[in-house]
Amino acid sequence: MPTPISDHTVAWPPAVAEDYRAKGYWAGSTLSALLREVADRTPDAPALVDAADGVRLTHRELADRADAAAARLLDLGLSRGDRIVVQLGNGWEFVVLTLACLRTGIVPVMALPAHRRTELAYLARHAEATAIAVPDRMRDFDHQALAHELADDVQEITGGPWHVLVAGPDVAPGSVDLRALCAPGPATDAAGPDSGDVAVFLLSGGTTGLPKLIARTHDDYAYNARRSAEMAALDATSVYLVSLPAGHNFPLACPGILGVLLVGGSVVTLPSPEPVRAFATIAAEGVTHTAVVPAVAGRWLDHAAEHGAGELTTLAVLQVGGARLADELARKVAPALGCTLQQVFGMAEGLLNFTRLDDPDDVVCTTQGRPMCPDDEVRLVDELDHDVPDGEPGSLLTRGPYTPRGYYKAAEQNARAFTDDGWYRSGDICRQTPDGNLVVEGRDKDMINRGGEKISAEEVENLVYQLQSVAQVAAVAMPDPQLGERVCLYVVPRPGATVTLEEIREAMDAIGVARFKLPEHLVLVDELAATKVGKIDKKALRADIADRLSGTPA
Ligand code: OOB
Repeated sequence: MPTPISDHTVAWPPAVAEDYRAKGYWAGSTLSALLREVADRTPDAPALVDAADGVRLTHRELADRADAAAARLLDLGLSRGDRIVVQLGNGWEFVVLTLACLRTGIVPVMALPAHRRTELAYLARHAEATAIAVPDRMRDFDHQALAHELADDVQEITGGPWHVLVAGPDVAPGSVDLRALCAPGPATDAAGPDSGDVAVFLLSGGTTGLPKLIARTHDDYAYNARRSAEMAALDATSVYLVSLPAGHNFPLACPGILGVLLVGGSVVTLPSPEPVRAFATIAAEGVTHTAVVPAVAGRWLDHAAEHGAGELTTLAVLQVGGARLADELARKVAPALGCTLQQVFGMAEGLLNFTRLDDPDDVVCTTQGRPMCPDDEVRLVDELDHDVPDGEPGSLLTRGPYTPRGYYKAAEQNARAFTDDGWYRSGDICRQTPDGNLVVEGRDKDMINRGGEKISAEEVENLVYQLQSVAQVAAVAMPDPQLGERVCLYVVPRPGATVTLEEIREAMDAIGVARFKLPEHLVLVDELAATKVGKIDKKALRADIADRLSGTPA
C-alpha cells in the first residue's frame, strides 16, 4: 500500500490554521463541493468547450460526468488518498478527470505533456502512484507505450497494480479507455475528502536535482482559485481560454480553469497558444480572459502587428506571468491587443502577486503586482536573512494561507527552501516600490526560466555527467530574445575526449527527458571559474555567455 500523504506533508501550525479559518480564507469546503454548488445554481450555463474536438458541456453535465468518472475510478480499485500521475494535453478529459479526482480524494500529480521517462518514472515512484493518465499519442510520441513501460519501475515501490488510463481513439489492450471513464453514467455516493486533505500535487519550478511535489489542500487551493478570480474580475459571463499546459498552477487555478468554473463561467481548452489558432478560438468562443507567458505575449503581439487584433474584440484581460515581462513589451499589450494587461508573479509553492485591473499604466507595465491576500506575508532579505532597507533589492521570503510550509517527502530540501519559522525562500530577487508593488529583478536560485518552463541547472548537470567524455559541467541561463532564456552548457571535456552539443542532446534524449531541458548552446573550456568558497562561479559564466552572444569580448 502506498504511504498515506499526511505522513509526508508539513502542516501549517495549528494556531495559524485556526486564524486562516477564522478569517474565512479556508472555507471548510472541498473544491468538489464548491463546484457542485455552482452546477446546482446554474445547471444549464456553459462550463467547458474543447476547441480541438468540439465537446461542449454545461455546468450540470460537467459535474455529473465528474461524479460518474469518480465512480469508475473507485470501481477500478483506486481510493481516497491514492495518487494518479496526470499527463494529458489540454482537452475536456483533463478537466473531467481532475474534477473526478477532487470528488474522490484521489490526488492528481500534475505532470506536463513534455515529460518523458525520467520525469514520469521519478514522479510516479516519489508519489507512489498507482495510476497514470496519458494521451494515446501526442506530437508523434507514443505516451501510451511509455506509460506501460513504467509499470515495473513503479510497482517495485508500490507493490500493487498500475493502471494506465488513455485518452484518444487508440486504446491498447491493458489500458483503460479514459473517454469511456469520463462518459455520462451513475454517480458515486462514496464519501469525499475533507477540506484539509491534499487536492492536487503541483510540481516545483525546480532548483534541485529532482523536482519536488507541492501538496495543495482543498482549503488553500480553493482560496487560491477564488481570490484569483476576484483579481481578474471573473464572473458567470466570463470565458477563460487555457492554452498553456493545464497542469501548471497559472492556467489551473490563478484563476485558470478552477477559478472560472467556481464563479460559474466557462473554460475553453486549446492544445497550444500558437497565435493563428488562439486568435480564431478567442473570436469563435467569445473568450474574455486568458493567461500566457511573456514569450507567447511576444508572439501574439507580432501576429497582431501583421494581421491586426480584430479577432480579439471580446478579450478583456490578458494575464502575463511565469517569467519577467519586459517593460517595453508590457506597454504594447493594451494598445496593440485592445485588452487590459494583468501581470502575474506567482509560484506553484503559493504566493500570487497581481497588478490590479484599475492600476495606473505605469504600475501595470513596470511592476509584477502585489500579493492578492491581506495575510500574505512578504519579506525581502539579504544573505543573512536580514530585511533590506525599503526600496532595495532583496531575496523574497513568503508565508500565507495558500503557501504550504514544506514540500512533500523532502525533509532535506525543506531545511534549505524554508526558514525555521516557515517562510518559503522563493529565490527571486525583488524590490518593492513605495506603493507596495514588487519588481522582479533577478534570482538567487540555480534555475533556467525558458519561456516560463523552469529547468533546474542541477538536474541538467546530473544528466550530462552520465557522459563519459565530460569531466566537468555547468548549466547556466543564456539570454534569448524569444524565450527570455535558454540552457547553455559549459563543459570541461576529459583529456583527449571530444564533446559536441549534438552528442549531449542525443544522449539526454535517449535517457528520456523533456525536450525543453536539452541544452541549446555549448561552450568548451579548459576549466570552470570558481568562487572564493570553491563553488562553480555561475554568475561569471552567465556574464560570459551574455558577452559572447552580444559580441563583446569576455
Ligand atoms: C509560475 O509558477 P512556477 O512555479 O512555474 O515558477 C515560479 C517562479 C517564480 O519563483 C519566479 O522565479 C518566476 O517563476 N516567475 C516570474 C513571474 N512569474 C513567475 N518571474 C518574473 N516575473 C513574473 N511575472 O510561474 C506561476 C504560477 C502562478 C501564476 C503565475 C506564474
